[in-house]
Amino acid sequence: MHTEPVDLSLLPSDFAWGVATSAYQIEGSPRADGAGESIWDRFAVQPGTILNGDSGETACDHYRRWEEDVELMAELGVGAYRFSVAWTRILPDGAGEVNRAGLTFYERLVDALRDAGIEPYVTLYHWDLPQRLEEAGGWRNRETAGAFVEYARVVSEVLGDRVTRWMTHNEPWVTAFAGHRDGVFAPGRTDFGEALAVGHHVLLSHGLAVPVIRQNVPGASVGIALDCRPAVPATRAPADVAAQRHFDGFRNRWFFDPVFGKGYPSDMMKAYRARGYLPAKSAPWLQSGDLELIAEPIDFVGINYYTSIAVRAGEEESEDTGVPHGSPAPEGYTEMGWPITPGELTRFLERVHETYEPPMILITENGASYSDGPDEAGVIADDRRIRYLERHIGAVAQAAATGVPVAGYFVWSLLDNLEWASGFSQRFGLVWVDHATQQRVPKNSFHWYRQLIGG
Ligand code: IFM
Repeated sequence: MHTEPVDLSLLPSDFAWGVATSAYQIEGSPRADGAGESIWDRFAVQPGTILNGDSGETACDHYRRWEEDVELMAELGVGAYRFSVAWTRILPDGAGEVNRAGLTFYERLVDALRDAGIEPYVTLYHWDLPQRLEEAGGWRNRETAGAFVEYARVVSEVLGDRVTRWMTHNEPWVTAFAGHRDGVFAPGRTDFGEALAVGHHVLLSHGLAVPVIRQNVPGASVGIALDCRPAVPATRAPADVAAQRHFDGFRNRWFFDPVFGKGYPSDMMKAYRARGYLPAKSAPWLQSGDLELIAEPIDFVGINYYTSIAVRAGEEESEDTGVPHGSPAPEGYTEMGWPITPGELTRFLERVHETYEPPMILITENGASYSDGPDEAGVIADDRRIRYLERHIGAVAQAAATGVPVAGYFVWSLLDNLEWASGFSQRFGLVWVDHATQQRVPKNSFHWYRQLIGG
């Protein structure tokens, strides 16, 4: 296969190369060793929520096969591994009694990673809220922010002597909107106004947890992983340009702005009032002092990037307008149906750098879903994934060349895992997983990435 060399000399010499996963998507055994039920455990057993009736009940069985997975990462040669902790393993009811066995699982994992020379990057929340907290109002309830801080305290107290890199949340937009507006992710609710309250409480919990983690972790580097969806107008027509601006506010600025001390964008507050998502004069969930708390300075921002969007009037709150775009053209689509637009990643990184000036940026997720499996010889020729990664790593290097402080890149994902509502039908891994036998087979992209980062 022909590949274009990526000019890695544009990246800092201590650039972190990694892979990323999340608890519900890989661990399985969700109730083992005293763990409590999460909203995804509950959601997954409701008919029609996950394609083919799949669930995280077994996932990649990582809870039992983690040693093999650490060995795979060592073979891959990554210096960094981003994973999430399942809140329900630590505090089965979300608050109150701590489950020691849950902590032990992550202590062993972290120790094994460090022994293999792999730096752990811990995400505290990747969407698996304890069901008991959901029953008390979930993220719609401001008190959940307090429960999150307590959870962050417990985990950082125990892992703080071994883990310095922390992320509070993964993709707050998804927690808020996929879970509470679109109803396609747990807890499956469908109210825009609620989604705004949820997003706010998530951000509040982030701001409150950052100093707690810092207190427990000597030399801590704390951030948040924000998803982004850069947008271009479908045409130059003023209505499409206005729609693009609205989409950008809805999808990007609504979260980036408050995290970086700019408060909620006033054009969006106005638009949401006009659309009836907020009362005429207030935001009921916003209390005095909240914005200052949310803007607690962070050490880095994580950016999760997969694709961008072309927006036309009337579709300014849609996730999928289906309008082809990209500069100069889309470089095809992944099997998620997402246009491949690496140039938008460079532009977005430059914009984040210029607008928000974070001290450091990590690409905490980037990757592509393709279903290529083993051929007769057992080889998995996932050339399209290699091409996707190569183009996006190149885009990151381009941003570095213009002075953007990018410090790391994590492929999503190490393993073919449970892609939420799409179940096992979408495969993002560098390692192919046979979900019947749990056999792991490194794909050609695994070997390519090892070579790239091994120098
Ligand atoms: O699998 C997800 C991950 O959990 C969060 N970011 C996007 C990925 C691909 O959809």
